[in-house]
Parts: sequence; C-alpha cells; structure tokens
Amino acid sequence: MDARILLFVAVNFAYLTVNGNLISGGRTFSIDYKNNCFLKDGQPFQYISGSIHYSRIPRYYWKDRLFKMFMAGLNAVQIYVPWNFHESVQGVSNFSGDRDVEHFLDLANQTGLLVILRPGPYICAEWEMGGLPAWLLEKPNIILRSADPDYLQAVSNWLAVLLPKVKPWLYTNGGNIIGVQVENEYGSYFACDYNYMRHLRTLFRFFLGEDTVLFTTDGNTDKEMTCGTLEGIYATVDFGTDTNITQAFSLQRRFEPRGPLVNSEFYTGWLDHWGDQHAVVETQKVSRMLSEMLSMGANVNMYMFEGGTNFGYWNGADHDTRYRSVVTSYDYNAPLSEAGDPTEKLLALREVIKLFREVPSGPMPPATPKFAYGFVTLKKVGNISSLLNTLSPQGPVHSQYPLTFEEMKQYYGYMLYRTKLPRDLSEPTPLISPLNGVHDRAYVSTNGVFLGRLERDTILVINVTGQQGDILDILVENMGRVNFGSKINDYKGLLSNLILGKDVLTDWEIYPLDIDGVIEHGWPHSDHQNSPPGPQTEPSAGPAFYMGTLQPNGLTWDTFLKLREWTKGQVWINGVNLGRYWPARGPQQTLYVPGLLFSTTQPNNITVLELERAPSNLHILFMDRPQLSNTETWS
Ligand code: NDJ
Repeated sequence: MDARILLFVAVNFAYLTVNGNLISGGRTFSIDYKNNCFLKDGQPFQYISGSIHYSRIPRYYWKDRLFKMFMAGLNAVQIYVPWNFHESVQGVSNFSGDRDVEHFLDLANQTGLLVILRPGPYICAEWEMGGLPAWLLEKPNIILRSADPDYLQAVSNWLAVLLPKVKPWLYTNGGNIIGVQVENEYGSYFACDYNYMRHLRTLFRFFLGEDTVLFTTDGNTDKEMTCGTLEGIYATVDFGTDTNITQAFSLQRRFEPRGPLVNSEFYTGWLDHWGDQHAVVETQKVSRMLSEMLSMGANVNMYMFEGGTNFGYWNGADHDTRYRSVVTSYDYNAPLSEAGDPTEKLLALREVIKLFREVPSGPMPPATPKFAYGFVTLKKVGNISSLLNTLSPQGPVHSQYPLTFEEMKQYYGYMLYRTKLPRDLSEPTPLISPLNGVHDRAYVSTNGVFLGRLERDTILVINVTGQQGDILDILVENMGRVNFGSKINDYKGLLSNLILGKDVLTDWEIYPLDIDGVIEHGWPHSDHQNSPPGPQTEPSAGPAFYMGTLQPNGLTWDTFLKLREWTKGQVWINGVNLGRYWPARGPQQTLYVPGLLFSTTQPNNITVLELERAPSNLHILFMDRPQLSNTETWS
C-alpha cells in the first residue's frame, strides 16, 4: 500500500477508536448527562478557563496574552462579543483590526486554547450599555432585552451577521469553540421575558446547529435561575470568593439535576467605579476556592484572567442608588495585570492548576519592560468654545428644547449645548436641572468663563450671573452608559429642560463634536507644526485642549501616564483615545499606555482635553509602574 494511504488510514483509525463516531469526523463536544461531565471527542473533559476581552486589549498583544494563559495551565478562554464595538453605526459592521474576532479565535487555536464564546447580544461586562448599541435608544421607550419587536429585529439582524461568521470556528466544524452562551445573566433583569429567550434559542440553533452546546449563566438565586434559564439550554452559575460553593452548585443542580458543574464566572478580583476604593481579592481565597471547585470535577472560568483597559469611551456604569461610572482601567486585580504581566496571583493559580492537569513545561514569560519616559510639558491649545469650527465641522443644530445625544446621533463623548441668557442676572441666579436630566456631567461657562459643573444625581444647581444675551455654554459629557440592571435605557446629554431663575431655557444651538475624528487626523499638532513654542498661554479653568510631544527615544515600551493635579478629562496619544482620567476622584491615578502607540522616529503627539482645571506647570508624567489606588504611595 502507498505510504500516504497508510498514513491516512492510520490517522482516521485513531479518530475512530478515540471517538467511535464516524459521522462527526472525529470532533465532538457534548454534555454527558450520565456521568455529569462534558465529553470532548467522546472522552470526559473538564475545562479550566479564563476570561479575556479582545476589545480591551490591542490586537498586537493578543498572542502574548493568550500564550501566558496557556502557560498558566488553562485549556480554554472565554470571550464576549460586544455588539456595539462591532456595529456602532446601525447596519454597518466592523470586524477589522482590534475588532477582528476571527483572528482572535485563530490565535487562540494556534496557542492550543479552546474557546467559550459569549455573543450576548447583551454582555454586561462593565462595558458601555452592556454591549448594546446606543442607536437602539432612538426608538423611545424600547424595552431592551425583551421581545419588543424593534429590539428583536435589531438582534436578529446582528446575529445573522455574527453567528455565521463563528460557525466554522465551532469545535465540531474543525475550530475551537466548545460552548456558546445565550444572553448574559438574563435572570437578574427585571423583564424575565421567556419569549425573548425563546427567540434567541431559535436564532442560535438556526445559525449554529442542533449539536452545539448552548448554555446560560446566572447568579445563584432562585429568581435569577428561574428567569435566566430555558429548556434546551444548559444552565450554569457564577459566583466569587464570598459564596459557599456547595450551596451555589446545589442551586445549579436544582435546575440541571445531571450534567457538568460549571462556574462560568469565578471572580478573581473585581471592578472599580470612580470614587471607590481599589478592589482587591486575596490570592489565597481565589486559590483555595479554585482548588475546591476543580476537585469536585467542576468546570471553572476565571473572570477575569486579564481585564485590560476601557479605552476611549467604552467603560460602563452602574445605577443602584445613584449613577456611578466604571474607571478606565479594567485591571480587575486579575492574574494577568492590565498590562498583561504575570502577578503573584497567576503563579499561585498555576500551582493549583498543576494539581489537576499537566501544565505546559517551560517558564512563564516575565513582565514586559516598562519605561519611565518622564515629564512632558503641554501647552494650551484653546478653550472648547473657541475651537468649535474645528471640533464641529458640520456646525450646530438649532432646537427650541435640548436634544439628546441619541436624537443628534452622536452616541459617545462630548456635546456642546449653547444658548443665550434670556435676561440680565445681576444677582447669582440658580441654573437648575429640575428633573435630574444632565447625563452625566455638564461644564457650564458664560462668555467663555467657567462657572462650574452640574452632575447627574448629585449636583443639580449652579449659580449664574451675567447680562442678557451673554453666551451660556454647557458642555455635556457622556461618562458611559449603565451596563447592569433595569436602567440600561441610559440616554445621554440634556434629557430635560434647564431652568434659569424663572425662565425655561430655549433656543439652543447644539454642536455635535467630532473630537476623536479631528485628533485622528492630526489636530491640533498639524495646525501648530510651524508655530514657535513661544510664551505659554496660562491654563485656565473650564474645558480646554492642551498638546505636547514626547520625543522618540527608539523605544516602544509600555508606560503609565500620570496626570497629577489635573482634574478630569480625556487623553489621546498619536490619535488613539486612551480613556478618561480623574485623579481628583480616584482611585485610578495612572493610565495604561501600550508601547505600540509610540513611534521610534517621529515626535509622539499628546492631546489632553481637561474639563475643569489644569495645573499651572502643565506637566504630565510617564512612569514605569501603574497606580490604581489613591492610597498607594509613589516614591
Ligand atoms: O456577567 C456579569 C459580568 O459581565 C456579571 N457581573 C460581572 C462583574 O464584573 C460582569 O458584569 C456583574 N456585574 S454581576 C454587576 C456589577 C454590579 C456592581
């Protein structure tokens, strides 16, 4: 017999004997209800997985992070697909660059990692609006995450794009996806709409086939499990170190009397909101509980294994008693740090994993080098109000009453609302947001002089003086849409009228601001290339742009940017939006700057939008270590 034929027969025979399954071609993944486990290629299989969000890590680093996860002993990664990251404009989907989910799947496959896919459509994840696109809010009163026909139509359109893309990546089709989650903790949402979940089940089955392992994940209470689970979709639970394992899994057992035990989100750390103390979860507790769950034979996904960063405007927010937005860092106190470095938590968890499966031999890659590029002195470009021609190329929309961001179809960032004082105000007169309609923060100036701010749920009044006809500018910041709970219909901008003394303010000029667009195209540096450094314009209070350059030194090492004594704002480097800073509120004090953003040959352009007050020295500092907590001391 020809040697090639012999080889072919041998390979297929190996498949046959392992799987005993001719039809599937040897690759199967299923639930074994008899033996309470998963079956991969006919063999009992236990996953030890970690969550990582490709949308929070630059594509350039994906391979490095996946390799470190593999070296830690994981055999799977769990990922979310954030719908709004891919379809920020309705009907236009983007899967390129940092959004190339198929490339991510491919890298995981090459690394030897299976994938547990969580395509939502809602994902929570401390991500803007829990991953739902803000354009859904253009329909007033839409009931998100329900069988509302407009919502269902949008969901169906999106899943008809996404699911066929991932289908070839299913394990049974030769790829690495072993399970697909339907929705996300649906049971903790008020709607409890089974028609919605049934619709999702139909779509997932239609696009992915009858054999794919579909599952739901819910918090471990009766109500959550009742509203979040559905027949034909395997029910799993999530819980962290403060939960009793036996109790949590016995609740899963109430809903799935047989089949594998699964903790789909075992919390290795936790998130921070602005104003919180930095969350830390003890390594010892995480290790001990992981060990306990694995020895029960449970399948565990660690949430997060690496958290990454909420670049740009992608952070979410919570709204329990009041609105609280999530910080830029999503470090999460996870085993791999925000910058992708192994921590003592990772090494401890690898020791635990070693007790249960063979961990790849060879050393864990060390932390990547970090560089303290030092101080850069910025100069002021101008106040927002003096830059409107540049920032709002299309000019204002005139409206008697304020329009929301969604009505203006500008979903993220900042927008300027301008009107005139309707009468002389010689005495300080209250400017009031009576219905708490400032979402989320407003920076108020008259004739370019900064007066102060209004803040959702906390500051609803500010005093104004001036003359009739003076220009009243209100810059409104969207600080991230609520991602959890019943208040996810989180419209932004001025949602209701403002009252000044006895007058309802009317006749607004509303300027959509394309700040990211103009910065991406080189502004403000392109305008100031030939201008001599000259005397510094004094910093002043109120929203203004500042710029500077970091001279290249041949390095593209990661670094951390500290804006000490700056108040609150947004930073871009070489056109890339690093996210929000707010050292005055904390706990986060430094922003992660991926080294790949730096040029080794060209001056690196830094742009800062400071919303309140810049320090008089206009210094910013690139350090070689992060500072995520107010209380950490920096020597
Ligand atoms: O599934 C959720 C996940 O995406 C579960 N979580 C996670 C916390 O990181 C994350 O959002 C919950 N979030 S329960 C709600 C947080 C309330 C402060």
